[in-house]
Amino acid sequence: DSFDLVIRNGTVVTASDTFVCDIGVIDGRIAALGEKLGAGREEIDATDRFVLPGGVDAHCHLDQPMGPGICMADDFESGTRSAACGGTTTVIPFAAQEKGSSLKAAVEDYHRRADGKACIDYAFHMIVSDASGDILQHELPQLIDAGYTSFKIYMTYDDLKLDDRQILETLTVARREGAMTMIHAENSDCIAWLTEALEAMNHTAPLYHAEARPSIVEREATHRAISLAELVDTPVLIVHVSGNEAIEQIRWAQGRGLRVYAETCPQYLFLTAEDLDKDGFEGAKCVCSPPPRDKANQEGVWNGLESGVFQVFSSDHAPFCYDDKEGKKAAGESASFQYIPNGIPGIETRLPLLYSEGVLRGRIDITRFVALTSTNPARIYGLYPRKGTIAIGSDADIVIWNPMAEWTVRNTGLHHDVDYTPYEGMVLHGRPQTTISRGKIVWDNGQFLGAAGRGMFLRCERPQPARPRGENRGF
Ligand code: DUC
Ligand code: ZN
Ligand code: ZN
Ligand code: ZN
Repeated sequence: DSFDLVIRNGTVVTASDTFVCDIGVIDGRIAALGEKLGAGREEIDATDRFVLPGGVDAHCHLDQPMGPGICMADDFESGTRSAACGGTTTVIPFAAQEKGSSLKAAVEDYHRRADGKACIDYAFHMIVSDASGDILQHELPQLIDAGYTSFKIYMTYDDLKLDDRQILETLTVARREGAMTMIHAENSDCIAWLTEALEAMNHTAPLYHAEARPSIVEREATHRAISLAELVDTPVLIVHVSGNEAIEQIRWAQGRGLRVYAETCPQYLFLTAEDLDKDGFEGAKCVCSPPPRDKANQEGVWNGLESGVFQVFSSDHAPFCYDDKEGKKAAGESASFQYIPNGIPGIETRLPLLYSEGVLRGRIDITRFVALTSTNPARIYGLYPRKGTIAIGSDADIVIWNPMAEWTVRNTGLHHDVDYTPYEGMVLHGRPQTTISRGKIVWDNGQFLGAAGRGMFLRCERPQPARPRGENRGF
């Protein structure tokens, strides 16, 4: 046989093109694209199927320590299994630094968590929560050199947030070292002030989580993040953008030629703040930050996906069980919204939701679908062209997509270890039929065929999109 695997007659889609051809795989990489390729030891007929580069989920949280009494439901095994079953072949979760301890220790800790467990390939973003001199001047550059070329910083959460001066210092290192900075943009003091006011009125139900973090709070921080990045002259990516006000700031910055990138997530297309307003404590299932907004904001996010404001569509999978003393109910059902762990599961439903409601409804075309879910995140985080495309030499990370499949989202049919999905009952069209990770079939016709430990750690290159616009400015 000429190939280990041949995928025949599929409609191959990249971020720019759609064409029918065969794909030949040797040793886990794409070795040939062409018509009537020679025989493969294994063959797949992809007639009437889309053949897509595997999804790159550039924002997900797996096995992240959350402090006393709270525990994420997915570790690297269940999280990457669920990802693979949803058509994702690369994940980039976070190695979170604890304030006062070293960044290197965080990275080593996450390697231990992933090693032997991941079913698909993974890289790490760091979370920089301690911007002291030694960490910024020594550890961070060394880690960037070693293949951790992106990191997230927070403008809110007491145990993570940096102040403006610390953000400037951190961005300066990102600029000098060529790393990509992701920013969680919400104004911490505004949230704390609103939270106190709401609690004083006994407004503590899950719904008030959204009232404590209105759009203004996100818009102000987004504007400030953009301004700090402009001052330093370094690209930034605003993560989990929830709606129109923040979008307006990003559009303004992009219109001025600044390298400001943006990400959004399924919760901002499919949920609203009303989903927090359910009888009893059920609303906690949809508590995340920033919170889901309203219909007009959902439309704004769709428009941002269509018009190119957003480059990246990630899950922000943050897996907490609902009916669990270590999950959403950690502080009890009568505790204030501020104690509910923030986050929503979605690593497996990311692609099907965007395909069904985006591509099939004509809001985005299939090449933009590929760009948003795979190619752009691979580029922005330094994994392209190994990941994120179908090209000779790229890893054979491939999804055979059945555009006709009609199915209903049921948590019982998902493969994460979370006890609910916020999308329960939604009827979707299209889903991954087969997922291939470096030439190996890991999901096929409803069956998970992968194995813990097969996923490899990926060192990221310095991303092209992270290079500054201007000349050296002396810092
Ligand atoms: N930020 C995230 O990135 N994910 C979950 C919740 C949050 O605040
Ligand atoms: Zn965040
Ligand atoms: Zn997140
Ligand atoms: Zn139908």
